[in-house]
Amino acid sequence: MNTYDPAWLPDEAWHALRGRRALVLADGGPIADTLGGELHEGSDPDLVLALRHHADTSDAARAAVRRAPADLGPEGYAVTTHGHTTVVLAESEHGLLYGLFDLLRADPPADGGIRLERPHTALRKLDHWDNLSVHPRMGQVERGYAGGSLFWDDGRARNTPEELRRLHDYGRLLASCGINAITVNNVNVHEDAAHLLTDRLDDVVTIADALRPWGIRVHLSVSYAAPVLLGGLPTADPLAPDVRAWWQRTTEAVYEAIDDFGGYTVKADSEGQPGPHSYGRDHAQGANLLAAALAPHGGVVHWRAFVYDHRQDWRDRSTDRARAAYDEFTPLDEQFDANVILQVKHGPIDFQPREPVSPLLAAMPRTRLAIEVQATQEYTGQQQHVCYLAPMWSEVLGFRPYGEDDARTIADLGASGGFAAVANTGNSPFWCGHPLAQANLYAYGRLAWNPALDPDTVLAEWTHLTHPGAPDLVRTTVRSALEGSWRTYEKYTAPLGVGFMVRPHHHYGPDVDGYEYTPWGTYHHADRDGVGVDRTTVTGTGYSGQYPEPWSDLYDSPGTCPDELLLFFHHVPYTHRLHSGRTVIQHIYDTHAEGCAEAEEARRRWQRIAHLLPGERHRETASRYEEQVRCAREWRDQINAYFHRKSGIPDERGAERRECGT
Ligand code: BDP
Repeated sequence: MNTYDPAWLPDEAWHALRGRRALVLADGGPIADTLGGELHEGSDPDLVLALRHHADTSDAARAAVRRAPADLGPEGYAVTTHGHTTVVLAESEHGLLYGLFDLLRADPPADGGIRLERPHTALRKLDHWDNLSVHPRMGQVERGYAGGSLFWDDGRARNTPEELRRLHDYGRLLASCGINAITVNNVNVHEDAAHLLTDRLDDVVTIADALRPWGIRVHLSVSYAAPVLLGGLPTADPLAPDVRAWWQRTTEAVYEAIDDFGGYTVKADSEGQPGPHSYGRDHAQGANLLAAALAPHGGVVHWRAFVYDHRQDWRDRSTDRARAAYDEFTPLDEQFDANVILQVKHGPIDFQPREPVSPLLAAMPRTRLAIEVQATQEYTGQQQHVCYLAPMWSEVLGFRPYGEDDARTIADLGASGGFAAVANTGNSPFWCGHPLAQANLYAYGRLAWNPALDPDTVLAEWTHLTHPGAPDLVRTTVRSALEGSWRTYEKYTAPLGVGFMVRPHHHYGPDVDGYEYTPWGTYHHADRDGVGVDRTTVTGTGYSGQYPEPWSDLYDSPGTCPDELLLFFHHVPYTHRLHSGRTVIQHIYDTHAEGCAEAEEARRRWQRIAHLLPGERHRETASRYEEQVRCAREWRDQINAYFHRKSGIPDERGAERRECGT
C-alpha cells in the first residue's frame, strides 16, 4: 500500500483508459515504455497513440493524420475520434505522453472532431529549493512546508526501491500537468551541493534516470564560485581563460553522464551568493561564461534576476528595493547569449501576496525571459492556510504592459524562455503538506502549458481528477474552499499592496514592523498621518517610471492607481478615499474582519463534509483550518490594533463588530 496520497491521479481516474484496448505506435525508448506501462495493449484497439511517421499501421491513425495540421510541434498533440476509436497523434513521444494525460482530463472529441494542443513555451520548469541534508534549525527544504526532500537524504540521492518508486510517481504527477524540467537543488548552493556538478554527479544521474521516462529533464543549481571551490583555481573571473576551460571541461563531463541534461540555474550576486561582481564583471559576462560551456550540448542557463543591493537610506528617496532588478538588468539587454534565460520573479520585490507585475518582464525585448512564481507558500500561509495561487498568477500572465489596446501580455513578453516555479512539494504524505495545496502545483503546470486558461476551469479539473466519484457536495466544497482563498488571505494580511508585515526570518504570521527598519526595508512607511510607499516619479522613488505607458501614468497618480496596489505606489492619508468609496483606514478594518470571517466560514463548510470525505485528507485539512483561523485572527487583531493606534481613527463599525464578536 502507498504511504502517500495519489493526489490528482488516483486509480479511479485511470479506470476508463485502462479498460480500453490500446495500441502504441512509437519509436521506443523510456517514454514509449511509460506509455506501454500505463495502458493495456490489446488486439482490435479502440485507443491508438501514434507518432505521425508510424501512422500508416492503423486506419484510424491514418485518418487522424489527414485531419491534423502538418506539424504539431515537439510536444504538441491532436486527439481525434473515428467511430469507436480514439487517436492521439504527435510528432514525438513527449506529445503522446501529454495526449495521454489529456484523455484523463477530458472526454475525447465527438466522432469526426479534433482537439489540438501545443504548449505556450518549451520550458516549464520546477525549482526545488532542496538541500542535501537536514539543517537542525531550518529543516531540509528552504522555504519548504511539505516535509523533507523527495530527492536527497543525508547528503545522498535517495535510491531505495520505495524512494525510486515515489520519484517515479512524482514524475507522473509532474508530467500529467505539463512540467518538463526540474532543478534538483537549492539556488542557495551550500558546499556539499556544489559537488553535485563534479564528483557527486552520480547522484544527479540517479534522479535524471528516474524522471526521464516522464519527459522531464534535470537542471542543476550551481555555485558561481565552482571553479575555486571544486577546481582549485584561484579565481572564478568569467574572463579568465582557465575559468572558461574549467566550465567547458566540467560541462562536457556532465553531458557524458546525462546526455539530456537541461542546464544550470544560477543565483549570483544575490543574498550572499558569489557572482561576477566580485571580479568587476557584470551579469551578462557572468551568464555568458556558463552559456558558452552549455551551448554545444544544447543546454541553457537560467540566470536569476533576483538581485538587490538597494539598501534603504532615509536621506535618499531614490533607494528602493523594488527598482533593483530593472536598474541592474535593463542596461544589459542585447548582451546575453542566446541560451541564457533571465529568470525574473513575477513581482519586483519578493513573492508577496500582492505586488504589481515586475516591469523588467516588459523591458528586455532582446533577452529570453522566464517568469518565476512561487508555488511554495512562503508568504502566503506556508501550506497551513488555504491559498489557491492560480488567480494571482493568471492576473500576472494576462497583464498587458502596453495597455488594453495592445494585445501583448506578460505571458507573451516575459515568458519567451519559459516558466519557473519554486516547488511546494516534499516527502509529506500529501506531497505538499496541505492536501489542498496540491492544486497550486497542478495549476502551475497547466498555466505554464497554457497561460490563457481560466484558473477556475483548472480548479474544476483538479477537483474532478482528485475526487473521482465523490458526492457533489464534496466537490463544490473543495472548489469553494480554494476558489477565493487568495483574496481571503490578502484581506486578513497586509493591506492594499504594502506587503512584508510578516515575522522576520520564517515569514509566518504578522509582525507589522518586523522588517520595517532592516537594511532593505522600509515596506509600509506607516506614520501618524498615513501609510504606503511613495514610488511615484515626481515625489517618490521613481519606480513607477519603470513601466511603459499607460501604466507609468496610471500608477503615478493615486486617482488612477488600482486600489489593490495603492499603498505599493503611494503614501496616502488614512482618510484617503479609495475607488471603492471606503477610506483607507476603514478598508483596513473591514477587510481584516471580512477575511477572518471568510476563513471561519470555510472551516465550517469543511466540517460539514466530514462524513462524505472520510480519512486523512479530511482530517489533515480540518486541522490546518484550525491553524488558519487562529492565525487569521492574530493578523486581524494585530493589524487593526496597529493602525488604530497609529491613526487614532476609530473603526466606524467597531461597536457592531464587538456585538457579534468579530
Ligand atoms: C526569498 C526567500 C529565500 C530565497 C530567495 C530567493 O526568502 O529563502 O533564497 O527568495 O529567491 O523569497 O533566492
